[in-house]
Amino acid sequence: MTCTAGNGRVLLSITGFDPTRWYNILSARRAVVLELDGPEDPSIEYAVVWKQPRGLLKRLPNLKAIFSIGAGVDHVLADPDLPDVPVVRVVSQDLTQRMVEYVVWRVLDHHRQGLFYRTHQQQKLWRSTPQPVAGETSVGIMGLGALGSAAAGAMLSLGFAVNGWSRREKSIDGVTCYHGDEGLTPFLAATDILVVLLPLTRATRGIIDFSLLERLRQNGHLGGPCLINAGRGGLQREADILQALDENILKEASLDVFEQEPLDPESRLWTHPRIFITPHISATSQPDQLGPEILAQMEDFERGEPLRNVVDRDAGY
Ligand code: NDP
Ligand code: OXD
Repeated sequence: MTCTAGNGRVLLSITGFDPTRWYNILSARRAVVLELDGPEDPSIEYAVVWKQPRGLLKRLPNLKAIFSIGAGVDHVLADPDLPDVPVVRVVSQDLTQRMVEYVVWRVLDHHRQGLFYRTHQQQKLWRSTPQPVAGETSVGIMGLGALGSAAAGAMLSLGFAVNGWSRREKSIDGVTCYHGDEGLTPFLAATDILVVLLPLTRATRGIIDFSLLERLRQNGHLGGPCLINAGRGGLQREADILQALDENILKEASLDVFEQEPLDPESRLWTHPRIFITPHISATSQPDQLGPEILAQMEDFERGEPLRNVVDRDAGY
């Protein structure tokens, strides 16, 4: 789809955090509004959103495209009244680098037994435990897209054995690739550290449940499998993760995303000794990095170029 209109106005709709940094970047090159004046606003051609209120975008009769400020678009597609215009997601070197850093950090911490040594330090105990070398630990990455494939590359360069799982068949040098429902069980059976970088869709909601966790390799060198979820909280069943930890089917977990965010102070996840929690920060969208990329897409689009990184609304990502 192409567009010939000129400087269309932008609606910036962000829920959950202060939009000022995004507003400042976008409004340097475009007229930006944070709210609509009336029931409809025909002057708006683009929406830049994070968790926009449901029904808001249907009030924009001349909307040409919706830009998610994140890689995930579940928060956009959740609107049952979403207008039928392209939804563009973030694919950016900056975001990818940040996610790769997070995955490297968490994988190395589980692999090098960070919890064991932190616990013994607190007790002033000089103890060691057998340490496999990276090639003896297999990292399995669920989702081999922009982020998962970059994480796989980083894992390979550290010397890990790397497995990957995607919806469609894939081939990545050095990675043992599995796909689809039939590939899931063999993928899990070959995985010591599971890294979840899937989008949240109808097909993936709740996929990280007890039955999945108990299929992970139980007899690897780490003494039990570990879970890292940096995809979306809706992918996981938190009660099942707790049960798997309590039954020692799962050794440790690093969770960046949660079924409800912010995580409820009453949640047992906070205090479980073998869970490491971060507040959805594994790869935070930086307005100064991503804002210019979104603005450049609008300008290219107005020159007649196709939009890039358009979401497949049927697949949900
Ligand atoms: P992509 O769309 O590039 O990749 C998605 C991958 O998941 C693809 O490999 C796709 O398979 C696979 N996939 C999708 N559905 C299924 C399925 N049903 N079964 C198996 N595989 C499936 O996404 P990104 O890599 O850019 O981002 C992934 C997710 O990471 C985002 O959707 C977002 O939720 C999350 N994220 C979290 C952040 C955080 O701070 N915690 C920051 C940024 C992103 P195929 O290759 O066959 O299409
Ligand atoms: C994203 C996120 O989807 O930050 O980019 O969660």
